Amino acid sequence: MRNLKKKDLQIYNLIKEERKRRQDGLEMIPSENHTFPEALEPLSSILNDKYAEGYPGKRYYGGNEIIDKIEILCQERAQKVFNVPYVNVQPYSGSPANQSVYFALLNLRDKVMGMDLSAGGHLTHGWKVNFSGKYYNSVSYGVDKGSNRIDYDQVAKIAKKEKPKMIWAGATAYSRIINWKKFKEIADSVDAYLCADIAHIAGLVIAGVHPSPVPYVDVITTTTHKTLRGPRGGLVMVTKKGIKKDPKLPSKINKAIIPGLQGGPHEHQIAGIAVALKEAAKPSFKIYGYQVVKNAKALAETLKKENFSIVTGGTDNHLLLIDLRNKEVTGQEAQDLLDKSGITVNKNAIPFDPNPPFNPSGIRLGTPAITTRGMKEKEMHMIGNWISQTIKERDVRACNRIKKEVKSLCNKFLIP
Ligand code: DSN
Repeated sequence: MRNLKKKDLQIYNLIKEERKRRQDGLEMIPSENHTFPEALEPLSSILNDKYAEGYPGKRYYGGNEIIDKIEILCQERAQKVFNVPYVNVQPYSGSPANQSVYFALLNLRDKVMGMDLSAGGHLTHGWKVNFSGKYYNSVSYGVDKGSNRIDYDQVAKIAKKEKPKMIWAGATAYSRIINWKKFKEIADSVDAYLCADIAHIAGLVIAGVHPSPVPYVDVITTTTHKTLRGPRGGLVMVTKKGIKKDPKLPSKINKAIIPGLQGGPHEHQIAGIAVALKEAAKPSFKIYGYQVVKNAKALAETLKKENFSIVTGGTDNHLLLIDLRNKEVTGQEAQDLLDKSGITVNKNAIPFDPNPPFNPSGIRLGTPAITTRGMKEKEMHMIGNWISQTIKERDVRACNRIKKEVKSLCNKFLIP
């Protein structure tokens, strides 16, 4: 960043400060990661400067012969790692990717069904103040009150009653395997499109530690910067099953993205995603995905020993949702305390939360970023104990002491 340092010292210094914050602390928000450094480099390249509305071979602007090669490479790599026949790599991020699916598959006010935000779903799966709940007729399913797991019988019942045209499977705060097959049976029973939003688990799907939705769903969306470790971005994929159901689905998605929703694709971002997909195809990425899950399970075990209540009793993936009510601390208070100890988490609603979303009863923890740094079960045990001590002692002196210990661990595990 030589030029930046010379021309804008303020921004340069703030980036340096943020880098130091990330190096000295533990990033445990499950949707965050440390991106492959080689995948960040195209973001600051001249690819940023090019307009390329359209698709490879059919652009509205000249000078795109090299850009076409980059976008095709990204498409091919995504098709290969996810094993799908069609992918659109242009969505700016996850929400536009999901929005394009609504534009492609539904008419305004059509009925869509998704997991309730308060049960762990995403805003774009039909939440009332989001476009998906405002302009579409949305109905939701939740989790079972006893187990806090998706109740597939309840999903089937709601689908039968409501007859949605499209169903979302996928979540942002759900720590268990999603049963794609059951969702397929439900969608088939009401002749609905089935869409999987795998933003959180894309890297785990590639690594083979979460079952792939490919054989069961019509459309798949994902972000590229969570467990996948790429730059920010989004992908929309159509499966063989989806093409069989509606051969026009790929062209409907293409049209929904441009001219429907977006303008010029961010080709510097697409190049970075291509680099990340190349990394994700390597055997080392499988080892990474496997360790992410092993670490989440190890962290859950340590926290359980410290009498933390883990929603669903544990985890099958990269995240844990903790119900803090027995600790007599709110999600906001826990997040603030842990910030002081150098451990970054996010406050999160728990299923059937009696408290409001801005001051919920839980926190969400994830292992993707700390696993990228090379941490393993031994470190998870240390981190679990620091989380416990922070919440138990809840004073500035304890947080300062823990922050020093966190920093000393972090010094041994450099961020990329
Ligand atoms: N913001 C993401 C998350 O934290 O899960 C979802 O889009």
